[in-house]
Amino acid sequence: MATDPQPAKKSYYFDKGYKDLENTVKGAWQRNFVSIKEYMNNIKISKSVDDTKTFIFKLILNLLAIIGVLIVGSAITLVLSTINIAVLLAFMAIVYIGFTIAWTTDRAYLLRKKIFTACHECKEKSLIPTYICPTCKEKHTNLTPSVYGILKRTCNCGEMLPTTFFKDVGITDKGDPRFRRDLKAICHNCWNEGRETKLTDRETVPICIPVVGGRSVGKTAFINAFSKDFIEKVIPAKKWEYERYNDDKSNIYKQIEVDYQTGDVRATSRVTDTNKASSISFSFFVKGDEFKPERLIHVYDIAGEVFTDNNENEIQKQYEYCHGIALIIDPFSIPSVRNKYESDLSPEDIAGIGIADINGIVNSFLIKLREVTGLSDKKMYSVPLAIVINKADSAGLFNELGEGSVNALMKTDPDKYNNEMDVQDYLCRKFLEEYGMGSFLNNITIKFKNSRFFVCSAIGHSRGKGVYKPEGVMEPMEWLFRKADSIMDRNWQDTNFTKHPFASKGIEEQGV
Ligand SMILES: Nc1nc2c(ncn2[C@@H]2O[C@H](COP(=O)(O)OP(=O)(O)OP(=O)(O)O)[C@@H](O)[C@H]2O)c(=O)[nH]1
Ligand SMILES: [Zn+2]
Ligand SMILES: [Zn+2]
Repeated sequence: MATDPQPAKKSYYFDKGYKDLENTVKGAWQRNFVSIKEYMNNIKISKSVDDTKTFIFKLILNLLAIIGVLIVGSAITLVLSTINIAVLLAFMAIVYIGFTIAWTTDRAYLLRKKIFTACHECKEKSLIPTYICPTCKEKHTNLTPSVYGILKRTCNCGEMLPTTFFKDVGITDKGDPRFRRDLKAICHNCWNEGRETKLTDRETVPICIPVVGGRSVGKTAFINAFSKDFIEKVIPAKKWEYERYNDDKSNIYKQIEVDYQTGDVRATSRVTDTNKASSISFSFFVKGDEFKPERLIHVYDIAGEVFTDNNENEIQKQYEYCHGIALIIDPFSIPSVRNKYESDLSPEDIAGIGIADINGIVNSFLIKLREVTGLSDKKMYSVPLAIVINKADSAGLFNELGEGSVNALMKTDPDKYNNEMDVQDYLCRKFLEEYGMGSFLNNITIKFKNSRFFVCSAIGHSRGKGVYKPEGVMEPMEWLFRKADSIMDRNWQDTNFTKHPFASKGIEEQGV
């Protein structure tokens, strides 16, 4: 619960209540002392003006009065103070219980709905971001039920702010009831590091998918193809709604649209700029009647050299909470595949072959993934992993791995090969095995409980040869999204997936 001091007024019972109690007790004692002093004074005066008899009489009288004040006054003060303390404690307890219930309800809602904030800049996860007071711009680092208020709090400037997801306080610029999610927010981690990252998350459910792989395997092309087709085809077909995240992300989408139209991939600018984060996210909201609250998609494009060079200092925090990983593979960076197909490759394709050290990938990709990401073995084991063999348009690779081969195999044994995606997964595993990637396959099987292989062509043809014609891009993302979110799973059912592909237990045993 709130431990940081907040720029807001504390609840009476936790702040002024103490002071008022202190003053009451002090005041009562002071009044007692004043009375005692008066009686002492009476004695003093009597001593100087009265005869001995009267003086003794008055002395006894005043001493009795002093004793009376000391005993009865103290007793009354004590009783009154005790009642005062009891009342204060009772109210403190009521407020405490009140904000504990409200706090627990708020937390339970956020956790149950899987709502959190994944900063699109530093990737830090937080349950409650830092909210900004709309009037004085003060930063409320913990806008939750607390000693500053149960359902609302008063900012130092006098503005009332809601402290839970369910109670509205005040109105928005548009005149609607204002909930906590309507307040402007920033990332507290970025702020501590000296920059202000505005968050537009609005208590949504994030779906975070990093797209990883060696250099030039086609990660950017894959994200381009997915984003454009998802936003322009899948979302309207399902009667969902797309909403932009902010200006930066809209600009990324404009670039995606240009790339998509020209068949290009934009240069990854961050490669040369070591000050910039080595991963950027493309983020957008998906809204619809099914999604309450709406979904916030973050697809991370991570510079290829993060996985091939050793100079990465930045921990990619998004892996700790990501819902699944898309690992893109350039088949032509496998030496035996390249040897076999090189004569069939176009000059553009040869120029674009991933220059990742393939042995590095086979032997240390997973170790590196853990080094770079800080993912524990346990987390890594449970995160769904889609391994996507890209560029299958080149050199007719679709002939080996595409729909035709899948259907042909299914015909040979319809009982055994009864699911298209499982057969595609099997063909991909077999392909990698045949081309000497057996240890890579083993590593995947051992390290990931949930893995599935896919084949795709992000661009659909060589670079720069006109508009993208993606094939097989949506399926891996559909699989990952459905694994990430049960509502997605119920509402996005374009492809039929089994729970686990039959070949995921190991390829050797299958033998065709
Ligand atoms: N033929 C063909 N080429 C592709 C495809 N996808 C990507 N490429 C080519 O592969 C090269 C690298 O693509 P990018 O998308 O920039 O790869 P990347 O993994 O994002 O690269 P870095 O971020 O720089 O590591 C480019 O020359 C693309 O034209 C595809 O589906 N088919
Ligand atoms: Zn941040
Ligand atoms: Zn304020």
